Amino acid sequence: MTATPKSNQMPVGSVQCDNTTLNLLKANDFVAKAIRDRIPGICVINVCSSPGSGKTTLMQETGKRLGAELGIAVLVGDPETERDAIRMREVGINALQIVTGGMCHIEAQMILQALDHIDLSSCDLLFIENVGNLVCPAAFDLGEDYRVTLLAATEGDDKPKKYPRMFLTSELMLVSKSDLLPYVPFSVEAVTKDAREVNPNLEVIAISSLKDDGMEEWCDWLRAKVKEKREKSAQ
Ligand SMILES: Nc1nc2c(ncn2[C@@H]2O[C@H](COP(=O)(O)OP(=O)(O)OP(=O)(O)O)[C@@H](O)[C@H]2O)c(=O)[nH]1
Ligand SMILES: [Mg+2]
Repeated sequence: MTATPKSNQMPVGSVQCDNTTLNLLKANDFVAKAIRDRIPGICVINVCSSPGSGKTTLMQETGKRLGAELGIAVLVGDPETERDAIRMREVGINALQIVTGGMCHIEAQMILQALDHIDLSSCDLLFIENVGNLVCPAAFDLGEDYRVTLLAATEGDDKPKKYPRMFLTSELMLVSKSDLLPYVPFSVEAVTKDAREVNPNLEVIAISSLKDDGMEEWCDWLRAKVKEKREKSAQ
């Protein structure tokens, strides 16, 4: 005999709640939705990479270029210290540090808590600089609209196939530190091919925050995403 699904026994006007106690990622997804509902007009970008691939430097340079035309804020996660937030504030960016207390990734509940401590009243574009790590951050939705993963020229072009989930869940891969490409064995063509075998829709831009390469293309990508978000939230 087939059992009647529990939901069919519920009175009208009630909700069958999922049990998320043993399902951390499902609970995270509930919180990610709460973040999306709370800041519907802001374009949120989750910036991921290994430690030291150039995330904070990119945030600083992006702020310098786009700060006059867009309201930019950054929530930056690190296991310890406020160093990255201080670096961003030094160039005028509204930045708040999330100290994860040793954790190797940001979870949605950390972002939700942080939203109470940052003024986003004139923010169009909110970056989340994730903890440097190509593995765990891939599993946690932070309520972002887009995920951008940096892969520095110095890290080797074999990473997308070794850490596929990060590249599978990203919309854009930035090959960072492109100014170093002449000095290291790294093929942009090979890494693009590998990454697109993991995720055929992945966009790729080679970028150097220090030497200005690709920065205009990156800024144009951001402008388009902010515009799309504005139009979507106005509907
Ligand atoms: N050559 C070169 N070096 C860069 C570039 N971008 C960043 N760097 C250097 O790379 C190092 C790490 O840069 P960060 O911006 O701190 O990297 P990060 O990804 O924020 O590091 P974590 O937050 O610790 O994961 C610094 O010494 C930067 O000056 C670049 O485009 N070219
Ligand atoms: Mg950083």
